Amino acid sequence: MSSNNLQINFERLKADIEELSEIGRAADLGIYRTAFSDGDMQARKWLKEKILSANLEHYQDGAANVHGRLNWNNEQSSIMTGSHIDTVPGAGHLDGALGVVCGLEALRVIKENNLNLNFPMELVAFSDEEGSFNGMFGSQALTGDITPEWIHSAKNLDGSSLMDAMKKQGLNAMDALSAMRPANSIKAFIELHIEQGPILDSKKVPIGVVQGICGLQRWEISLKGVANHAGTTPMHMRNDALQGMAEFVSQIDRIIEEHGSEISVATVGRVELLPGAANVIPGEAIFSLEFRDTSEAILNELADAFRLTLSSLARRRKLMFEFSVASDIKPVSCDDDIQATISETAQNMGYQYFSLPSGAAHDSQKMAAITRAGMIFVPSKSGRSHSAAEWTSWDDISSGANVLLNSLYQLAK
Ligand code: HGY
Ligand code: MN
Ligand code: MN
Repeated sequence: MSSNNLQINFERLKADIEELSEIGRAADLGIYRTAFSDGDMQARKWLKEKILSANLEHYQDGAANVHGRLNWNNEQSSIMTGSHIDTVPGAGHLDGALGVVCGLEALRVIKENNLNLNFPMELVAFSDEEGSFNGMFGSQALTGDITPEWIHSAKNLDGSSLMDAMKKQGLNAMDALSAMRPANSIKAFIELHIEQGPILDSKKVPIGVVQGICGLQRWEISLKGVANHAGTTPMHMRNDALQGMAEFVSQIDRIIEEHGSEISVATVGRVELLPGAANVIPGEAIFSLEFRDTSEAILNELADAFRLTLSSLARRRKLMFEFSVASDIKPVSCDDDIQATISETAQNMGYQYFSLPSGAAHDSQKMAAITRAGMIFVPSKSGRSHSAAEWTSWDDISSGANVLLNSLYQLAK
């Protein structure tokens, strides 16, 4: 195998992807491996066995990030690749998992061929990339972007805490404070990920070179009115929390048009009504609001507009409104040299590529704070993701894995 054109072992990679995709799969064909759930822990165990059977060094840091290491010597800075194996509820089989399994395959091929390396190499599967407990716990911890207060306050939308979830699995969330990597301990980071959007699939281009990754704010909002009898309370005497929420949601398109960019998005993904009975006027509406853009200035402008809209409607409808910022992840640009390494590798291997921004958030945007970080995308069929309908063709998976393998080798040799 020429060292300019290393090839993955496709059958082995395919078998690994298929094996991992059965862990946490439910009858509805969605995958349920939310952070520190039993499915997530089973997947971590599977990954550890794969790392050890590849004769790589296994290491788990204080945030329970799972590492596989090649030629590790604790002195030199490493070339790192990875992603996440936790999922949203009802997820597809490739979001995160693809980058971890292809990263494992890259390290295996390099090891099996005894290739000379100037730098150690690392694979990492980050904890809770999906932000079940808000934020990106694993990559935040590894990059030192975590505090005891944050760990104590991290909870999921059901109110259960990260501390308890990890304790149930025999882990101590506070150990995450020791997961921070020394400055310059990672020379470069590349993450392979499905695009989770429609661009590459519509262009029929197999490789995406990511230019930048969107930032996002995730708010938890509560509108409080007065629970009352649904039959005896005249319409003009109601303080109906749901009506207030419905008015807010109906304003989202206008706010995006007036204050956002052409790639701004906003989503209300989860709603809870209290007390939640058909014959009681909702006294409280608790809902999530998440909005994204690649510009921090636009995110701040959207935040102001959302806040103003909430306060004016609450006043008019005699509702109380509170909100907390559960996640605030900054947008980043990907490293120019890493982008060039990926695009040149794709070109040398004869793959067409297209440069594009990422509308999804990724651990790479945390890694960009401490090293040169970049991402490779492969097409998502019809742009579907965060759903059992998620699909990428085996040809595109093979192309992406080979571009990752050769890009990493270019950086490590
Ligand atoms: O939500 C996201 O952008 C990512 O899948 N965590
Ligand atoms: Mn992901
Ligand atoms: Mn995701």
